[in-house]
Amino acid sequence: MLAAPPNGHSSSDVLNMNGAEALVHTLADCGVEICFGNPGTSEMHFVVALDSEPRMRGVLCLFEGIVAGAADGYARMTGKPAATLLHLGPGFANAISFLHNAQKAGSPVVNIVGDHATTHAQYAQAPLSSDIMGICRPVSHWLHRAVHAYEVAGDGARAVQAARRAPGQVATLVLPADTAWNKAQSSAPPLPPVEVKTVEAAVIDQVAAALNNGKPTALLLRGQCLKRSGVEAAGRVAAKTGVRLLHDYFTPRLTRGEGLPEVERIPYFAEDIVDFLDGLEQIVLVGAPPPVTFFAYPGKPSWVTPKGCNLLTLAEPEEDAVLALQALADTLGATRPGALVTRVIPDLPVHGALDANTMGAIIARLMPENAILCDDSLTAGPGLQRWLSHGPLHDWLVLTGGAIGDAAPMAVGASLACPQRKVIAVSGDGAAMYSLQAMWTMARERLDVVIIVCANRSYNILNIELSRVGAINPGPKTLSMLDLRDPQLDFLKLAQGLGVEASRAQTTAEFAAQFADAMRAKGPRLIEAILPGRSGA
Ligand SMILES: Cc1ncc(C[n+]2csc(CCOP(=O)(O)OP(=O)(O)O)c2C)c(N)n1
Ligand SMILES: [Mg+2]
Repeated sequence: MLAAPPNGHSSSDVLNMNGAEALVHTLADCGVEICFGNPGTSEMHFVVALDSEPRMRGVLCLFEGIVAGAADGYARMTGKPAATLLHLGPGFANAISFLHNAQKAGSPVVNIVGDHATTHAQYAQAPLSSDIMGICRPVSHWLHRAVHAYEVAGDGARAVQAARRAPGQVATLVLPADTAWNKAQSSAPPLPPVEVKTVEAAVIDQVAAALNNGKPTALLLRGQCLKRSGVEAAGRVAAKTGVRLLHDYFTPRLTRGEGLPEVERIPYFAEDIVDFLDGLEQIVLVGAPPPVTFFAYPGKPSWVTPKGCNLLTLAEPEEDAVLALQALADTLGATRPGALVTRVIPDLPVHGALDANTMGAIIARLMPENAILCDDSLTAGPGLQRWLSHGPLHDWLVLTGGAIGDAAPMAVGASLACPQRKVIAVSGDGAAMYSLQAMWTMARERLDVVIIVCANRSYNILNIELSRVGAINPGPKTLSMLDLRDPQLDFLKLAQGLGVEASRAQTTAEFAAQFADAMRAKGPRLIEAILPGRSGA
């Protein structure tokens, strides 16, 4: 039975549309073009509503982590939110790790989480009833549980507005099943975007003056300003004043390579960061928080800004850092682009065993211009980084929140966002095992993605971290917890079982041939790259 319209709505508002349809049309009106989902019974009306909205693509993912990672990758490449469709508290819980990464990245995401009908919520004994708001809250900047089908469309418009608030937010709309199936109003109009704050002229002047005081200075950049226009403006500032340009180790997206100014990456380990920042007397934060280490280590600092170094802020994360950098460059009279990266084309390594360094050289030599690199490469990372920072122009998407396994899911979203561009996902073998299901979606959607699994048969980084955190005398139990050799993972069979063509490379020649082939061909492909690693056991 149709419930009475709530206050503010007359029965003449009621059209032949249910809440789910009103919501889907509203999302499409608000510019949401894709929905990554893993539905259940409570989401059936939303799924059916997708059929009535040609502007919205539905993409099935077989685990909610893939849904979340794909939405993150899509957002990083388009700046726009995708919708996710998740099944009650447990479905959302499965997505939390990669929503955490999205949240750290400042990626706009609109989660639609089906829930029991409001009439069913009283029965706590129903298996899927949960503290759904409690589950959703920690990774949601904006959270709302729909109350009535009449309001769902407006809720959707508010969710998109919240997701788009700078620098990008995770917005979660919990959708009780009856708010989806009951009659609704028509769709709701998009809400105006929340304006991005502009940095005040006085702040620009203050930073410009500081850059002219002769002290050793760095700009620390994060967010939108690490795309082309921001990096170019920062390059002008560096050319004029001699400041260093830095980005943090886990940065959401950086456009880099040939033709752009180089932005240096702050290292991973605490003592390396201290050396790297040593001597700086000023750090200017551009959409970035002050640097801290990833973990704490006994006797080592977490706060790594050098003693006595002054921290200044050009732009807060929610402010327009690109505009601020351009204004700063103009204020300084910085017109020259300064030093730009010239591409280093490494020789193909001589035939031999593959390692992270030779693998990086081969990738940098053979990858096409304008590729997208999703990076969860862990200990293979430095080998890639060494070559790719002077590689062809590309976008580099790094794991942001430390929840590993995100490379392949992000590649799904990045490839759907940019179907003309080659996407390369590089993942540790341990990390890859968190999100194998991404391959099935790649195969189903015929995505042009190459996954490289760095198969060192180990949780290599954890073997390295053991001694660094002061865990002494690791015994066989410890070492076996970090070892992936028994049984040996067979990524060829795993990929083939998920519909993705795969090959294994043990030597540089094999890797070069397989990677070259993958660059020529279209479609999903996996290369299991056998790399050395520490097993300790
Ligand atoms: C969601 C999540 N679970 C667990 C961890 C802890 N962790 C950090 S690194 C790592 C192992 C990574 O191994 P692998 O991907 O093989 O890379 P390698 O160190 O061998 O290069 C684990 C389990 C994490 N960071 N995130
Ligand atoms: Mg490994």
